[in-house]
Amino acid sequence: MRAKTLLMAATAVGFGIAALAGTASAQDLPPLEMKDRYKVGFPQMESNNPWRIAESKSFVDTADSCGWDLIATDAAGSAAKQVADVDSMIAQGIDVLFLPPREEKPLIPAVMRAKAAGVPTFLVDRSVDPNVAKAGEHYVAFLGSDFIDQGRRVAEWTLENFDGETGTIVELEGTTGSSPANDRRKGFDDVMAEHDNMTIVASQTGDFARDLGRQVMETLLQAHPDVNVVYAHNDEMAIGAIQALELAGRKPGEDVLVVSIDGTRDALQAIIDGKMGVTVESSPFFGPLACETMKRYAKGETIEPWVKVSDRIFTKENAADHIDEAY
Ligand code: GZL
Repeated sequence: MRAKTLLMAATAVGFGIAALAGTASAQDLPPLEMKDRYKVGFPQMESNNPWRIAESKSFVDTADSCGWDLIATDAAGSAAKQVADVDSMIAQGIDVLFLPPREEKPLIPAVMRAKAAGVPTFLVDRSVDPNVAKAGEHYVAFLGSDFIDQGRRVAEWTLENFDGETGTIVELEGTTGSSPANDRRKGFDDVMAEHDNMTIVASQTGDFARDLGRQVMETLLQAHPDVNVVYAHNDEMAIGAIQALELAGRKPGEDVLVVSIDGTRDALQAIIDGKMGVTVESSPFFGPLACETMKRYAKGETIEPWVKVSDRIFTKENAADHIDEAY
């Protein structure tokens, strides 16, 4: 009896000491000790649009003030290379991983390997398939926007501002298999499904890229010349669609309503110029939030599974007020 009591007491003391050192956590996740400098991994997926460039800059700009020795890589649009970049960072002995998974499934094994190596992972910007990997169990938390709500807000604005009888909608989807593409489609399409006069006649990926968005819009315009609403999952594809529409003699903002998400400088300018109706913000500035959340975790706080970012909405009423801060 005495031995068991002593063992239980020793275990309790052990947890107590760990908690004081900030190394314990409520979940069975890798702990993170409080120290002056951290070796931090940030494996960026690509740098092919202003949003990505702004996100990467946000991490670089935060590094010194947050005590990060930052190891940043660029997977040039390849999920496989992003996996390899994560494995390399683990091998280099990073203390913490901030991962923006390009697609929901391919990065999951790398998340598991980070945990097995004792590296706490925070997903930023995009998430992984929640049926396979969970916050609080396989990684600490997801820091990001509510993409379903973004899609829903675009749909609701469209319904309030579309002045036609029937909506013939073309949807330009983001990267296939990515959480923003999956969720922005769900949010928008579920709202439109409740309105018989609004029909999505085509939905195709432009991979979040301006030029591919333009090419896809050109093709869909030939198949659906009566299109009068274009919903792009991000501003880069929306700008590409506007280029395609104008090349075909259409007048975006007059005979076709273009609606989107992100809040880039070019999108705000298109709104000011009357060529785009709305863009719901999806902030790329994750550096400070990543720093704050990491420090909370190092102090021993239990982090909420979803550290949610709130997003503004930009229209002709306020675009000019915010273009100077846009990226
Ligand atoms: C959103 C982010 C998306 C942006 C796109 O958090 O993952 O990826 O909306 C970017 O512009 O390519």
